[in-house]
Amino acid sequence: MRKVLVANRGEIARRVFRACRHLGLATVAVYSEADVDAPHVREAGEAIMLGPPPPRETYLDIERILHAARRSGADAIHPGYGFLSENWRFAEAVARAGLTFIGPPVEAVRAMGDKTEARRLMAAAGVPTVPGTPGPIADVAEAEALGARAGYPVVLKAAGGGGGIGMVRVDKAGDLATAFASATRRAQSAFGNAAIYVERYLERPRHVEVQVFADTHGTVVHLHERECSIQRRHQKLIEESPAPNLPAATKRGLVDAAVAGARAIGYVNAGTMEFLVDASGGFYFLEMNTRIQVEHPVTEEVTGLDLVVEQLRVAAGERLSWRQEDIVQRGAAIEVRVYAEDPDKNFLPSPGTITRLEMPAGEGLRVESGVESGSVVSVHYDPLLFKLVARGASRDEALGRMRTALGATVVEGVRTTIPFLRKALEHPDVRRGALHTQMVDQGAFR
Ligand code: MV4
Repeated sequence: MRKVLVANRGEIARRVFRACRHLGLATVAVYSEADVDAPHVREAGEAIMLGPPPPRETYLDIERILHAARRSGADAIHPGYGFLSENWRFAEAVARAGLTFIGPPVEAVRAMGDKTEARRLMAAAGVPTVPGTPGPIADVAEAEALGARAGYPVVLKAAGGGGGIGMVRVDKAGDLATAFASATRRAQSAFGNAAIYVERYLERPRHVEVQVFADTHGTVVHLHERECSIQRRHQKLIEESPAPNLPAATKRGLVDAAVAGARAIGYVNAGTMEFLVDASGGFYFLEMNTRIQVEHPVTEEVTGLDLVVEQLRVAAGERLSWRQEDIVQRGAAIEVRVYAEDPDKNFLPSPGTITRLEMPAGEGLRVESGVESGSVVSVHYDPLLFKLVARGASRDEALGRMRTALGATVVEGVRTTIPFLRKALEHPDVRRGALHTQMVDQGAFR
């Protein structure tokens, strides 16, 4: 592996380029007409324009990306997150073109993309799953049978979906018929696949995920957990590691289940097993993300390891450079995502030109940014501007450093989520680490 094309933009493209430079690998950026002046384009050894701004014609266009790889002589492609990162057809097309896909095997991407298949495979591996239907349901009667067996509320989910899109909660049997029709319709329109399945609905769970890593030589390890409960409409806003107040038995169960699950599907490279954790410490597998995630830096900060460098090494066929016993959580780290969205207008995207940008700096603080002063925030892409990651010997120290960092950050020209994040970090339940997934939508931080 000598030259890596990054099929992405923004902060994650820059992050991957940094890891490539660390290993002496040449780099290729791809970009759209909207990203001509983007930092990720300047930082790559070479850059290839794909087309007009819409993602369909650029960062989501498999043929154009493969063409750019051939033209530049890249021998590997890193997909970043979002865009084509979990598209098994892309992973397959990359392999067919004789290139290395810096990610898991095609079959793992495909299997985990089918949410009922993922549930089935994980349950077979002994990983606890939420009580639910074994596969997609054919009719309302199957949903009624599950409701009678598991109890209400239940939730209808799209088999081809994920990330919570198109979920429908149902509180009583009488509401199932209408819900079934609407969930089926939404699944079809959002994912082109009408199949839905049913689970018992857990009230106010925590979202805790486990970072796993595997090589092509059969070694599978975990890098502990991340707490990601502070979300809005299934978009994470704050993540941290370790998960505060997680019972020791739950922690052990989670990481053991994550490693067993990854091993059972022959997983390779970086992956994340997502779980819901209930108030009594019970945990249930939700989904597996077969990509590097936005929040990977909190894991890097507490373990001192470089996950993206390791992705490149593993993709090149090397053995994992860590042993499980060497992977320890030291101190605590927290990440906030700063989006160009207006928290006073229901998080309405706020595109425009960043006229002034002052980033914080300091002990234990890390900045991962996709923008600079003068950057234009386009309506075409995810409005994530940058991430701030604060580390400390304790959670309180990390939180204190993050408060200071947010107070020192200046963004002018677009609205951002910074005022919301500052309020969230002051909230007594956040301060004491009593978190759950409904906090934002219930208005705890208004
Ligand atoms: C659930 C749930 C409660 N019960 N499934 C949303 C994201 C997707 N990965 C699954 N999600 C949920 N699935 C059952 N059976 C509640 C959620 C959920 C959620 C999960 C993780 C983080 C934030 C969330 C916010 C609302 C709902």
